[in-house]
Amino acid sequence: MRRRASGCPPRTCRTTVGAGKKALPSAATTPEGRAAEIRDAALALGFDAVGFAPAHLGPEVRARLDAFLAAGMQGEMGWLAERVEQRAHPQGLWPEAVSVIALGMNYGPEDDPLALLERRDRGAISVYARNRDYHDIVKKRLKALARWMVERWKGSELKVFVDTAPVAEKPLAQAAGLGWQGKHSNLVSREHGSWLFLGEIYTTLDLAPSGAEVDHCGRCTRCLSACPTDAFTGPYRLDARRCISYLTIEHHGPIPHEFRAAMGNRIYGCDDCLAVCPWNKFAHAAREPGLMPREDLSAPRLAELARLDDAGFRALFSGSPIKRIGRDRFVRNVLNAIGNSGDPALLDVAAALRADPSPVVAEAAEWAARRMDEAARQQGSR
Ligand code: B12
Ligand code: SF4
Ligand code: SF4
Repeated sequence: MRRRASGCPPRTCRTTVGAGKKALPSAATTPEGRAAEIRDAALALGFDAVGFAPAHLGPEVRARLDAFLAAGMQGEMGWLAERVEQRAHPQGLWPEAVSVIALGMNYGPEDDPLALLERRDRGAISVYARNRDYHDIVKKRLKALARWMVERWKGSELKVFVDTAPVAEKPLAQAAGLGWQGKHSNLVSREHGSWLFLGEIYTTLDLAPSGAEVDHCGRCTRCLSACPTDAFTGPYRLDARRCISYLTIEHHGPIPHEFRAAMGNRIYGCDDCLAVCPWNKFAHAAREPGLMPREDLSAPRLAELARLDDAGFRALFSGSPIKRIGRDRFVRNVLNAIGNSGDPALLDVAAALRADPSPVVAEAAEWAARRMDEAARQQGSR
């Protein structure tokens, strides 16, 4: 599928919120009035959740981040250990920030994403990556909201973020009332379950806080026991090095042997801990077209994905977040799934990649072919 020229659904596609209206009333001058106006504008632009918090986080966020880093749980994501002061404190990043606007965009799936895990000749791409890159979609909306805000409150300043900046997005979203950090460590919303992308605007405007959300996990531990690779060292604590999302997206070399079998057919990201959360019963499918699944990425055949060369990979994943990991890492993941498939028809596909110029692909092909050979021999001797 080609990228659409614009990600905005027609209903919300405006560069400036309120454009087309004859005369806007003058801008609100109280923290409550400003927050109310911004909420309306954000919802009109296609955001599904909006909240406000002071540009401040408690010392526990820094302490937890330090503990995570001290244990080395960031693995190869060395950038998490840089600019810690900025990540843990909004004013560490931008001293002039007075308020934070936390925004969420729903990317809920239509069906149970875990059903695909049974189809071993297919690759499971996590829900968030089955269509366009959410960074592009959310950033575009954040910028539209930002343009409208600086026009409306002249002299105010702001900065917009989604994912990649040193910003503690989940604690900020909780502080702004969008949800709470569940035991799987992601933000859970009473209205959208586990399926919200997050973005933020730091602003010099004083905005009335929405009030923080409290933890509604109670005694539930479903997400912790659902993890195929035992990545949780306890409630709220994730060892990223063991997480399939990290192993398939962030990790560069061969996948450590101890995780290969448990990864099954997951070839990009993982949804298990998110999908089992009981709060998803209140969730609904994404309304943003760019976040609805592409048909060809909903249950792609492993055999076809393994045959992708660089050009084929780039063409298939143009505009997709998957493009970022490149053909070699992606085919490595596909070969891991082929090794787990037990499908004899895929043996030749794996064997053909043993001589691939990329060492990471060749190693994964060797492993997959050997594993399938062994499985075939075991079946034959029964
Ligand atoms: C690094 C990163 C990853 C890493 C590490 C994940 C992690 N949990 O830290 C990896 C690659 C594994 C990853 C995976 C995923 N990610 Co990610 N990731 C990030 C990123 C860039 C930074 C997160 C971070 O700071 N981690 C460092 C640790 C220390 O922070 P933390 O998880 O908040 O950990 C806190 C808790 O453990 C807490 N804690 C410890 N004890 C206690 C006790 C209590 C009571 C509480 C409340 C908290 C608590 O303290 C820590 C510090 O606050 C954010 C974007 C951002 N800038 O925030 C996206 C982000 C968190 N990812 C996101 C997504 C969607 C995913 C995946 C679902 C993608 C997928 N399907 O594969 C998975 C989910 C895996 C999981 N269970 O977390 C979304 C989550 C949206 C949401 N609703 O929360 C974010 C916010 C991006 C976005 N803008 O939407 N991700
Ligand atoms: S995303 Fe998957 S591998 Fe990572 S913690 Fe959740 S269930 Fe475990
Ligand atoms: S599955 Fe249960 S413990 Fe995990 S985040 Fe959801 S409610 Fe909390």
